Amino acid sequence: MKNRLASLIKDRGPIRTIGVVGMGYVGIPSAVLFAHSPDYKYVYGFQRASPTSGYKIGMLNRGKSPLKGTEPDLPELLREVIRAKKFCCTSDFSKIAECDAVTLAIQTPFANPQDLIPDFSALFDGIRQVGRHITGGALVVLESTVTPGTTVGAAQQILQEESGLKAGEDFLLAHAPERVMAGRLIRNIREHDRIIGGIDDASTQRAVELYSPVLTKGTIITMSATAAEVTKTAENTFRDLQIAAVNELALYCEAMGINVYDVRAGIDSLKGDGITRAILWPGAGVGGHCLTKDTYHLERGVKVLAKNKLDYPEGEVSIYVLARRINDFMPQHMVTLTVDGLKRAGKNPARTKIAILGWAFINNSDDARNTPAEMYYNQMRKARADIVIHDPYVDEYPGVTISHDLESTLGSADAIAIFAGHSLYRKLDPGYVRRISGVDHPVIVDGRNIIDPDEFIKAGFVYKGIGRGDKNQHPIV
Ligand code: SAJ
Repeated sequence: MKNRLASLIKDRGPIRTIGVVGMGYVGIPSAVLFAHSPDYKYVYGFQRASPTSGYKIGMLNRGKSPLKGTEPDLPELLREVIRAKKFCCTSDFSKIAECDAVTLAIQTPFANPQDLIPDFSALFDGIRQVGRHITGGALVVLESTVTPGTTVGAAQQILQEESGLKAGEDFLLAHAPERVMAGRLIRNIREHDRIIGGIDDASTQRAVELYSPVLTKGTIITMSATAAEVTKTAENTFRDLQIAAVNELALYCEAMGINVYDVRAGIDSLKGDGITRAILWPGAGVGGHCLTKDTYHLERGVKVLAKNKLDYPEGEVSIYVLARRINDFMPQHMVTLTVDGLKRAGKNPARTKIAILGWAFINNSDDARNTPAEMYYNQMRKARADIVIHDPYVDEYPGVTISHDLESTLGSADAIAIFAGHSLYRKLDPGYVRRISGVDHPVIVDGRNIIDPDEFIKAGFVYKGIGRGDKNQHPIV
């Protein structure tokens, strides 16, 4: 470690004051857990006072979480750290000067996946703010998922330009990607292993010091900054690939007239002796802010930022990009199943009423980013169907109206398309739904395998299910 840096860190002593930039699904639980740790004196949550998200500042400082959906432990912990005066949310970024460590958890969507062009504008704005105010010996950590090569590249450059300081000599820099899922944010931060990749050993060690106090079960795995970026983008890409593999199998099973869930149970049974057949669940599509874009970060990392030329079969598309296309196809398949079902009921989509159940991309959450239901909604509108949307957690979404009233949503519905496996929908009673819809043979399309086909078929529905080739042409009762 450079002497100058060593003495800067020595003068600072152990990390006491932390800044977390970006009060979202990652930043809020992280800040609360840092503040809850007796190791740390104070935590600032930095949030721009923008028209869309400035409201979070007041809410958080009143001890209320702006995140809807169920987040075990978060509300209590937030109230506690506010009461203990160990945390405040502010839009005054000059407070960063007081921080020994600053983490950034800001969205990194893709502007144009085809050309592998990410939209780093929000992230780079955040990094600039940090660069303007950091002081010697401070640690900066990127938690956002980024294109491999960004930490030692653009991020380091911006921080140096804004601060006039040198990375690795005057301040420390690392990548420690978030690995949280809506509905288990606090548990994931405490229990998942934390990947830490510093631009140098000193940065890695200081970041290990930062995260160790908040980990309960999780351990720390260290590597280079770029390896940490690849780990994060690849773990989501692999998950997306696994989902695409079972979605393709589901399409095959429909074509062959068999039940994908029988096949899945069969494949899943080959366990033990170190064998794991990680077969995931087919469904109506892949949404969210992670799996829908991290493949493109990995692709850009190898195709744009990689030092060496990639050796790959000539003309072959990346298996990861193909997986994206298969998963993006599933909402279209829900359209096919719906149109097919309506035809079996002697109808076509035009002027029929379609009820979408579940706008969130994941069960029992309000998170509707890149929801697969949106593509279905647009396609059915093009077919001139009249569409209504129900979701118990999602209040609003650009361009659509979301109802919390299940009865009015199901009223006179010719077809019902299930897009999210919310607990509420798992208890749907076929008799009740049939009565409310008031339609002879309502169509029900199960995109998450949460209803019992036989019960609904017995009640006079036209049933369609992803991967249910054994039921999709059932005799109509
Ligand atoms: N999905 C399926 N079948 C499955 C699993 C999921 O169709 O078997 C669909 C879901 O319905 C959803 C989408 O995929 O629409 C994503 O679901 P998810 O369970 O992957 O949820 P995310 O995207 O919030 O979480 C992922 C996780 N990544 C991995 O497990 C490798 C999480 O650990 C990450 O922290 C998160 O991405 C992230 O923030 O990167």
